[in-house]
Amino acid sequence: MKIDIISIFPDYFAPLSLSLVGKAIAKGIIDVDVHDLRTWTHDRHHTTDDTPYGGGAGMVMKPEPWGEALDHVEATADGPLTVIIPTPAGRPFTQATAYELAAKSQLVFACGRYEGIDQRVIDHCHDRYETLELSLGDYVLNGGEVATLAMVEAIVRLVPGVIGNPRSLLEESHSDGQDALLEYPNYTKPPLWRGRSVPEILLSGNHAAIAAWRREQATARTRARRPELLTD
Ligand code: 6GU
Repeated sequence: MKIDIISIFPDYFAPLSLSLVGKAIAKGIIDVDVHDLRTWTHDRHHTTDDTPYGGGAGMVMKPEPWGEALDHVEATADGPLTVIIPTPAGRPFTQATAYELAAKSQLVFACGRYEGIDQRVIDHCHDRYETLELSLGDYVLNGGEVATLAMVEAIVRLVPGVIGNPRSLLEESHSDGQDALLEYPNYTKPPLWRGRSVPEILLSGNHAAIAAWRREQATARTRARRPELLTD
C-alpha cells in the first residue's frame, strides 16, 4: 500500500517511522511519502491561506497549491487514488472505515487547517478521485495532521502482514459492526498487587467459564459506558 500525506506541517509525521507503522515501512509492506504543501507555492512567503470570501474569523487554504500537489501525486501514481480529507465536518471514521481503507492500493491524506480548504478543491477531489471526508469524533483539532496519524495507524495495522499474529485481529473483528462490545478487563502477573487480586476465575483453567465471565464483563462495561452499542 502507498500512502501520501500532504500537509504544511510535515514534521508531525516523524513518529510514523516508529513502532508498528515504522516496521511495516521497513518490511516494504507500506510506503509513506509526506509532501510539504509549500512545495507548490510560488510567492516569496509560500502562502497557503487567505481570508474567507463573505467574511468571518480564521483563514481558508488557497486552492492553487492543493491543485498542484494533487496533480503531482496523481501523475506519480500507478493506480487509482483514494483521497481522505480529515475534517470535523466529515462522516465518522470507524473500524469499518479502517477495514475498507486497508484494502485500497493508494491513500492520499489531504491535511487542512480546521477552518478548511477552499471548497472547490474538495469538489475537484470528489469529481476526480474516490474521496472521503472523515472525522475522528465530535471535537475540534487545529488541523488534519493528528487525525491523519490516528487514521493511518488504525488502517495500517489491518493491512495483511503488518501484524505478526493475526489472531489479535480476529478477536477484534467480533467487535466491529452494530453489536460490538467494549473490551473486557485484562490482568497479568503478579496475582496480588497492592492488595488487589486477579479475579479467581482467570486462574481456574476453565476456558468456557473464563469466556463467559469475559462476555459478562464486556457487556456490563458497554452498558455503563456506551449503551448505544447494545442492540438488546
Ligand atoms: Cl478528522 N480533523 C479536525 N481538524 N478535527 C477533528 C477531526 C478531524 N476529527 C475530530 N476533530
